[in-house]
Amino acid sequence: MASISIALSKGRIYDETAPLLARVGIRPRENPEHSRKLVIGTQRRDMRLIVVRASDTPTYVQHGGADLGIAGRDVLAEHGGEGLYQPVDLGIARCRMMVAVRKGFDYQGAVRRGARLRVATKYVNTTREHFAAKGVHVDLIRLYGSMELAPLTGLADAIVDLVSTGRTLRANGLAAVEEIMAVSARLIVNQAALKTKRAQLQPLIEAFARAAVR
Ligand code: PRT
Ligand code: MG
Repeated sequence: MASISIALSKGRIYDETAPLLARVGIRPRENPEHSRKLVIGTQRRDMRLIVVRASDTPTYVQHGGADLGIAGRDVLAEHGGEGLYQPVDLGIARCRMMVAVRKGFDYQGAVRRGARLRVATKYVNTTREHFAAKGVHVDLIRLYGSMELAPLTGLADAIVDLVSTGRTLRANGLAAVEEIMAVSARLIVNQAALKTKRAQLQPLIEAFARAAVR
């Protein structure tokens, strides 16, 4: 039997995927949160987990470094989805991708006046498309994290980041002003693997669909 690998990231994605793996009948031999191993076997001899950075998951699956993966819609939108099927919305790790500004900054007014906005984000592709579709001119500033700092230090007028409870924005004197998309994690599949390993992958995809959170 061919070997099957599933790429996923530690933290939020693994935390919320663990119960799904249990429902699908996959038992990892070690907890990736506590292990330093990046390849983790399961009780199924033909199946292993590959532990990657969240934003690298689509890249691993696209190029066949893993057959399956679990990635947020935010990460998939930014990657572009080339070479991937996205057959199942798992309904986990939910949040919203939002535009946020300093409290008191007149975002709607700036947009109406046709002002050029400086927007800091790690989601540069998604952000560029969002503002292009609205016809708003933006200068993009690419950051790798702690986007909340950008408006506070004068680096940017606005940020595009994920919001779940809203506590991080509030703690930093920011407010969400526009939703870009609702986010949840998806099961992704390498398109070539689905053809060559269909007998193994199809039942697994169906099991994940049954295990998904509604
Ligand atoms: O750390 P690394 O650079 O490897 O990757 P990462 O930070 O993107 O990974 P991780 O594990 O933090 O997030 C993985 C995925 O979880 C994301 O790609 C999303 O699909 C999903 N997810 C769901 C979230 C959130 N909710 C979320 N709230 N990812 C991040 N956040 C952050 C957000 O960026 C902000 O800093 O939480 C903060 C806001 O939370 P609230 O509750 O204060 O609003
Ligand atoms: Mg993180």
